[in-house]
Amino acid sequence: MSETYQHYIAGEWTDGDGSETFTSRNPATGETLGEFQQGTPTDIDRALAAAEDAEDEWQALSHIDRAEYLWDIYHELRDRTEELAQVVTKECGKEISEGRADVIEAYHMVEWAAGDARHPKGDVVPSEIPSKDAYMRRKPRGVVGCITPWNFPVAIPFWHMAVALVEGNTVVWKPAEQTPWCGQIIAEMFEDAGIPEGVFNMVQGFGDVGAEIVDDSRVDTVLFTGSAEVGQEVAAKVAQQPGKLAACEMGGKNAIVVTEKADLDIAVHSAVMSSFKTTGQRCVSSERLIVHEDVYDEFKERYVDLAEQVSVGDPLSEDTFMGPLIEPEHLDKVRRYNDLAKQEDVNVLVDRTELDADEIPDGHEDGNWVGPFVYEADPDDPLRCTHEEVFGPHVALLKYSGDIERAVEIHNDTDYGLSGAIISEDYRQINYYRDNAEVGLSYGNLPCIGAEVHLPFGGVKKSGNGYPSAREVIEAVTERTAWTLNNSKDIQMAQGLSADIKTSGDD
Ligand code: UN1
Repeated sequence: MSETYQHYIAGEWTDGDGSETFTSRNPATGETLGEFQQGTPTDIDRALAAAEDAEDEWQALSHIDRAEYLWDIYHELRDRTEELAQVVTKECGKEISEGRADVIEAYHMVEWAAGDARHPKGDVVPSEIPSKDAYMRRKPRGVVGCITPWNFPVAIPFWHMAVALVEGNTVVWKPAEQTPWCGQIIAEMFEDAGIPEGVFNMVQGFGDVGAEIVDDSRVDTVLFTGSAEVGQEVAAKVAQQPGKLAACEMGGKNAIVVTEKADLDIAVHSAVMSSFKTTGQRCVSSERLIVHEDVYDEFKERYVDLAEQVSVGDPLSEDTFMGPLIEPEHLDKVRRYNDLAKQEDVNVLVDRTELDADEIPDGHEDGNWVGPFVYEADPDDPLRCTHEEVFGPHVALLKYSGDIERAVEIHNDTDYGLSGAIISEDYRQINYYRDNAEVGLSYGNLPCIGAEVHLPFGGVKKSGNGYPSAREVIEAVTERTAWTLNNSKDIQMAQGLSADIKTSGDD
């Protein structure tokens, strides 16, 4: 890439209003991947005007005709999976099987949204009055503003946009500033598909651009996936704007419960996957492992052994398990939390914060490298390291005694509630966990990562206020209207309400 890449507004590529540009870098090498125009609030203003202008024409199409554009993108994503997997891996540092899975998750989402165009919409609702027909109908909300993160730079934009578009909304999207190249390619796909002018708009940039989407009254729904800090601000700002909706999905301090009835092969495998895949940078990654005292020593030995050995390195190599962290600032954050854990006096079991020089492949010296950091802590101690989300391979082993109720109490002792898992062969323990774990996504005898796109994806507590993804995104991007038609010449009311008009002359 050599030119400066632009925004896509009103069906055209444009430099926009700003004079600044920003650089996308490969987090494994520090190498420059491309230069991008940095958007401004004025660019968002233009994109929103275009999105508003395009609404009527787009809404006049059927769901099925709108989905045709998405089917084109589906085929392009499938045909270019390998190429795009490399782009994802180069730009966000996930190892190549994860880069590929990101693209596959994207086309699964597009397939779901486009296929859903042919499914029934709304409900027929019985009325108390036999001569009335009642329906719940859905209408597009209008303009949807999408703010997406870097860790799933292809999949999550489609979580937000695929359903929003098929349902008849127009879109203004700000990709994460760490992964603008993925943003560029997605915008090119919409252009290739010939999406009508103004229906899809992309503005590259930073938080000021996202803030404009959140503040502007022309946006009817904000879909946000990202940090809890920003998500709460988004939700709070949107709450002050009557009629506007925000669906936010934020992080977690997710946990896996390993009971005394666990199969330890499954436990260790699930825990390693959940804590170290994506170098701990999934919203659903697990930073807490809550392990029963009867199996604690064996679990600890096996888990620590693997944490010492998991391969960190070139994410383009099929032999790598963990790539780099996304950016130097994030590396600083993870290092600070590892230091904090030490200050909080936990018992450190694995400390690969600084990797040995021979672990870092040639030509990758400028990458944002970190390895696993594993420690044991007392679940009753109110430590910051066991309660705050780090978003890295920073993992606490928390030993518990007693029953499943105690394990779930520790599990729920967090402000977050996104994902979690139980490892047990005992169905009573599994069912107790299923019913009492305070999370949006939960798993039995599996890692707590890897949800499929047709599941609702979202959290409770500080982890989110909505489901900006997949099937559930329909709630955020459509309005439900209740439509009741009277087929009789008489007016009859529900709830036994009298329909008689009484006048002063009546006896
Ligand atoms: C995220 O963690 O930010 O469930 C998204 C999963 C993926 C999506 C993760 N399908 O792990």
